[in-house]
Amino acid sequence: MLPLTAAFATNPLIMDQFTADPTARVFEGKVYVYPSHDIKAPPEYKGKPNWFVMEDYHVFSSENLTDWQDHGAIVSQTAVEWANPSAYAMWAPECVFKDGKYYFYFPAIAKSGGFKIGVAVGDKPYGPFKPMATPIAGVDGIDPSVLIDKDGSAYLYYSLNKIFVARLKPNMMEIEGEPKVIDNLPTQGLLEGPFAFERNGIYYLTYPHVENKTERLEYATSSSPLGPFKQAGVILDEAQSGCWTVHHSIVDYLGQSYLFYHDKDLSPAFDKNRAIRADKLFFKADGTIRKVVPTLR
Ligand code: FUB
Repeated sequence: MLPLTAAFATNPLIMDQFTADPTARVFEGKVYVYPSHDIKAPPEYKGKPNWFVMEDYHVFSSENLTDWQDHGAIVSQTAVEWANPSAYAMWAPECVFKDGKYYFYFPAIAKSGGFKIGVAVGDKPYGPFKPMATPIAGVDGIDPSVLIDKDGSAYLYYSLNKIFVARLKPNMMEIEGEPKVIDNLPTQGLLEGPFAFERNGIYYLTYPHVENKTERLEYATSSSPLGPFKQAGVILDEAQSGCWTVHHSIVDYLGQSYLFYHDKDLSPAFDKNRAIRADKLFFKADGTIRKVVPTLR
């Protein structure tokens, strides 16, 4: 059998349900994608009309970025002790591996009100995951992204109209000190979706930025996970489709980098029912990122 080489994704990646906000990770030799799960509002939904409606998370895996296995629901709003069980606000998640455990991070609206970030822990990338009884203390916000540095230190990035960073304690469930706002980013239109990673000693922070109606994907770089960061350019232009959000992640698999993101391919008239995609992403020799060309099929 020939060795697997750089794979071509077939977009959209998942056809039988709506998916959004994909965090892609390579675990156990496969790509695992942890997306949010958009659904049509059920009759019992009492939230904002025409808004994001999300009650659980599925995880998917693939060896070729074309054939995906759905491992089923791993965390649902009714299984999280601290979360409002009828808020339908299980927004963009993250999953990382540290010291033999998988840590799944997710935002949800707390019973006490406001978005908090919770953690669920598992022994395998597809679960089962056990949600902790309380959210991460001192963190109010959405869209967690966790960077584990070369020395094993872990950093939590998240959003609340600005992008924040906090160092995680070794237990991966508490932060050290106060979260810090990341400086030198656009002062307006940073609503959500940061993603952080390190490559060849450069720390990258990628983030959706909206100036008009639709987000485009931009990035900044630093020599430290805590900054200061310097804005470095655009990775993905505003979606031609008009899909408002561009939550994303970047992963290397079989020698190729990929941008995972979403558009509204399965629901052209309603951009809160999204579909995840992946496209090749290229770094230049100086570490800057070429703009990604979106593809369908
Ligand atoms: O999916 C709900 C929210 O929309 C996410 O948390 C944001 O990043 C945006 O994609």
